[in-house]
Amino acid sequence: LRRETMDRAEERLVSMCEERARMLQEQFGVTVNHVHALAILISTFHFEKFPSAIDQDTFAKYTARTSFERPLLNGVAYAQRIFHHEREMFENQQGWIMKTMKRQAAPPQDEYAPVIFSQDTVSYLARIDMMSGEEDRENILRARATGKAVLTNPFRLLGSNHLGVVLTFAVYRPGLAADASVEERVEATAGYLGGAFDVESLVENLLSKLAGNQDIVVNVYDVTNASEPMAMYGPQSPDGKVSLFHVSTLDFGDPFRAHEMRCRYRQKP
Ligand code: WA2
Repeated sequence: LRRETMDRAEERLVSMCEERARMLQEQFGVTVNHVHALAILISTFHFEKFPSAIDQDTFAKYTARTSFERPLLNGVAYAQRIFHHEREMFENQQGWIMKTMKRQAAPPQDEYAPVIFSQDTVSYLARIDMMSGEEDRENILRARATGKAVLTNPFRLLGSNHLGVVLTFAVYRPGLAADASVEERVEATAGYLGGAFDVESLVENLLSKLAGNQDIVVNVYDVTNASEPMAMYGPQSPDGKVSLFHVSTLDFGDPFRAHEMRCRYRQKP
């Protein structure tokens, strides 16, 4: 009888964990796809039209109206690629000076990525050189070299200080071939579109709606470096050994990274 109860408890844990993992992965996927479409919208209406059909107001309006398509993002923003020799003219045209993530005047660099358009929910990103943040900078470099969706390590986000990850797509100038080399991609890069997955609050919200939520503890880890998992969501794991747990793999669409969900019972079943 004891054996049977354990089997049933394990079966239930596996099914609850898989349900949560598939749901989270699905919501990540639709969000990434929609940000991809927004990157194409910028290249079509900002770079293929003269004058541009997008300004801060139209960007804010459109991204607010379509936010239901990006359920796990706290907002999106567009950062323009600016070389050092263009900086003075850019700042004069904009009528403002770019700043760093730490809110200081941006020191001289070879190039910058100041945010020129932002959804109202992340208006604190406006004017910030996203290359001044280590995680954002790595994302920008990898996004433009690959042309694919890229994710950062989990880290504390600006604004909320919640644990999350940033998603970035490069926006290319028109005419880039589908099979372009890394050099051609970097050369054709015009800017970067992305946003932050506020994992701490938006995943909590997602899981809280599921039946049986009080019974299990869910953790999400970035396990890109298998020997050093990075916590992305959930309470700190207990020190003692847990006899019954389940690991569900997650695919968030960045082949460079690996993620997994680990589930256990809150109390012994
Ligand atoms: N978005 C929101 N919160 C953040 C953040 C970010 N990056 N970085 C730190 N906290 C404009 O890659 C381009 C968004 C970065 C895109």
